[in-house]
Amino acid sequence: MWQIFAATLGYLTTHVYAHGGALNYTVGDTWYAGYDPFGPSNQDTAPYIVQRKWITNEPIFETTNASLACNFPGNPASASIPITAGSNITAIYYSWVHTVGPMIAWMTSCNGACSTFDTTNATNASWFKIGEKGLQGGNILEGNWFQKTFSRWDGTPSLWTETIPESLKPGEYLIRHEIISLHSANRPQFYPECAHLRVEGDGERYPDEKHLVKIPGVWSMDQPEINIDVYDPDTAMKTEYKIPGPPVWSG
Ligand SMILES: *[C@@H]1O[C@H](CO)[C@@H](O)[C@H](O)[C@H]1NC(C)=O
Ligand SMILES: *[C@@H]1O[C@H](CO)[C@@H](O)[C@H](O)[C@H]1NC(C)=O
Ligand SMILES: *[C@@H]1O[C@H](CO)[C@@H](O)[C@H](O)[C@H]1NC(C)=O
Ligand SMILES: *[C@@H]1O[C@H](CO)[C@@H](O)[C@H](O)[C@H]1NC(C)=O
Ligand SMILES: *[C@@H]1O[C@H](CO)[C@@H](O)[C@H](O)[C@H]1NC(C)=O
Ligand SMILES: [Cu+2]
Repeated sequence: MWQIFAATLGYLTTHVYAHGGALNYTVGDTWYAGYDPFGPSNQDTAPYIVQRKWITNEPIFETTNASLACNFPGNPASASIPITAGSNITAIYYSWVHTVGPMIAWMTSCNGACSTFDTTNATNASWFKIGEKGLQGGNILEGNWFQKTFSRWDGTPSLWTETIPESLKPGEYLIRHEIISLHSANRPQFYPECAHLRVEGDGERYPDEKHLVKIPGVWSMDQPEINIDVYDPDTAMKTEYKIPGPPVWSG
C-alpha cells in the first residue's frame, strides 16, 4: 500500500505541469482541426477551425467558474463538423497523463448558428450527456479508468469515441468533451473543450428536463464523487464509482 502510494505521488510530481485537452476531431476518415491553445492568433478567424477558443491547458478548479462551459475564453469557432445522427465522433488528445476520474461527452443546441452562440449563451444553455466513461475495472485509486486506458504512454494520440444519438433532431449543436481528474485529494480538476456540430439526419427528438443541466451548475463540492479523496483508504479500494450528473440521453 505505501509503496503504491509513494509511486503514485512520484508520478504526480513529475507530471504536474503536463495538462492537456481535446486537440482535433475525426468523423469516419475526415479530420477536423481544433484550436491549438499555443498556436497563432490568426486561428481566431480561421474558417476551418471547429473548436471554441481555449488559451490555457490548465484545469479549471472551481465548480462555479463560467469557463466550465467551454473553457477559457470559449469564443465561438467559424466552422462546424457535419455529422449524421447515429454516427461516431472521435476526440483526439495528445499525451494525456492523468489516470483517475470520469470522462463525459455533452451536447446542447445552439438554437441557430453556433458561430453566433456566444459565451453567455453557452453558460445559459441546458446540456445533456451523450456518453460517459468511468471506472471499467479494479479500484478507484489504481483501477482501469477509461481516462487511464485511453492514454497512449508512447506519445501517440489518445482517442475518445462517442455516438451522436440517432434520434436527435437536426441542427447546430455544441459538443463538449469533459475530463474530470481526481488525483488531487478534494481538489477536482475539470478539462472541458467544445466544438461545433451540424447534425444531419431525420431524427425528431430532443431530451427532456430530466436529462438537462446547466454548466456551471451540474457540479458542486457537495457531491461526494466530485469532492473526493482517492487516497483515503476506504475510498481507494472501492470498485465502484457512480458518475454523477443526469443520466445519459441515448435518444
Ligand atoms: C476560471 O478558470 C479560468 C481558466 O482556468 C481562470 O483563468 C479563471 O481565473 C477562473 N475564474 C475564476 C472566477 O475562478
Ligand atoms: C461507434 O463506436 C462504438 C463504440 O463506442 C462502436 O461499437 C461502433 O462500432 C462504432 N461505429 C462505427 C460505425 O464505427
Ligand atoms: C491536431 O491538429 C494539428 C493541426 O491543427 C496538428 O499539428 C496536430 O498534430 C494534431 N494533433 C493531434 C493529436 O491530432
Ligand atoms: C437562456 O435560456 C433560456 C432557456 O433556453 C432562454 O429562454 C433565454 O432566452 C436564454 N437567455 C439568454 C440571455 O440567452
Ligand atoms: C444569446 O444571448 C443573447 C444575450 O446575450 C440573447 O439575446 C440571445 O437570444 C441568445 N441566443 C440564443 C440562441 O440563446
Ligand atoms: Cu494536468
